[in-house]
Amino acid sequence: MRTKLILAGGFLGSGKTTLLARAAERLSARGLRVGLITNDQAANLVDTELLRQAGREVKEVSGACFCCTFNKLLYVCDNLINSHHPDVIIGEPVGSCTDLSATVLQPLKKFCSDRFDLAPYSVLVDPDKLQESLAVGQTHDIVQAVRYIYRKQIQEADLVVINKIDALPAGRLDEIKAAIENAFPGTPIIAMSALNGTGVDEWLDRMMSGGFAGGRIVEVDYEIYADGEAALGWLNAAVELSAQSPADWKAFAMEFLAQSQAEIRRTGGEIAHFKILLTAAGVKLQANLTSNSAEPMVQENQVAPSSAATCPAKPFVALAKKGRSRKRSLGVDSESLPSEQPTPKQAALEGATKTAQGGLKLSSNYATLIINARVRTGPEELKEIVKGCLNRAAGGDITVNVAEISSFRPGRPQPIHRFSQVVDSCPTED
Ligand SMILES: Nc1nc2c(ncn2[C@@H]2O[C@H](COP(=O)(O)OP(=O)(O)OP(=O)(O)O)[C@@H](O)[C@H]2O)c(=O)[nH]1
Ligand SMILES: [Mg+2]
Repeated sequence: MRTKLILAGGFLGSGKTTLLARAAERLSARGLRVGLITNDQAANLVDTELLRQAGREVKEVSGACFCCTFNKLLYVCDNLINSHHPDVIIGEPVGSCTDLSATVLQPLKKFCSDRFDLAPYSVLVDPDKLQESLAVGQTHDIVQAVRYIYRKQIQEADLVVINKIDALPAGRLDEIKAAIENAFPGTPIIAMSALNGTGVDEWLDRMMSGGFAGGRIVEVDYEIYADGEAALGWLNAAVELSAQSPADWKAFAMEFLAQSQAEIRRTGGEIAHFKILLTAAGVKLQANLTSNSAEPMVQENQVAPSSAATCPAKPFVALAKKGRSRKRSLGVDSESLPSEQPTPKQAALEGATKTAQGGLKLSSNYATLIINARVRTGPEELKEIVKGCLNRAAGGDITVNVAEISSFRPGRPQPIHRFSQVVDSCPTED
């Protein structure tokens, strides 16, 4: 039997992971088994941890985008199929990646049509970023290169998904649809709010009922594409936090985000997506910044009990195995640790309580924090900003241990395959 494979692309912060979570919930309610695949240039992903904490079956393709790790994508799909037998797999490519139709969808059709029933390629659009991405030739080259990626993503979509409609003022949706129809004539469009679920079932119906996948291949100038990706400083970090007495971790997280946003603005950088996931006392706090000026979007939820056993414990094992090399601690499961002392992760997962106001209480002596920042600035500058802001937010009361941190510029995309023609008519590989 073939597995339904849905790829949902779109720029950084457009809402892909939110959609994966919502879609998995809706598909499960329909009695279908779901597997999810996240993708990033490096490990320690907020997205993976978030979806796992929500109790989902998630595999990660890290190190490069799906096009450059095509075989790894297949391996991970097979892994999911063998271990979890999903009816549907939904994958989220890296938000700065484009040319997926030529480099991923066509090869999937050509080589794997016996295994996968590929859904039309959906590209999510954040209404706030659309206008900016359509503005050509008004700023310097680097900014134009980033916008180029944005436009190519929309151009190659089988289906454009206008997301975040819950945040749109009346009448704005029609303007946005008109702008997309004008710039990308003939592309089917739907609108949704992945956050509150409006339109998600309609999108799923379209994904499940078929329709041609990878119907468009666009010309992509890889020089501009590479410049656009390299314009972004990329930072993934895993941090352990501890305090002598129970700390207010939400206040810490909000202070860290506010300081980081102000510092990025002050130094002339531009936030594409700055996301954090803090876990303390069995509660997770997710907070996202998608621009230099927006208020953070903050969500607090209880951690699904099963996720404690299934999440990788990478960032936390390093602290529990004091004295050993941090590198060596990578990939070790928390189950393999001595059981008499709680690890910081276990301590962070214990004892969620409701406050009198009905909110979730985020205070304990330990917390763990994952940071994923994609910012138009240099990677070293980004690292200094993040480290400095962590220490300032911690003040004298909280001890910050940066267990893992990597910051870099994404390398030039080098797809394994690239098809110049749509498969099903006349397959040819460059
Ligand atoms: N108002 C509103 N916010 C949304 C919606 N969907 C996502 N968001 C918010 O947008 C931010 C980014 O969402 P993500 O789902 O992480 O976006 P993404 O496309 O996966 O981002 P990357 O993985 O960095 O590419 C978060 O703060 C979400 O809560 C929506 O439908 N409405
Ligand atoms: Mg995501």
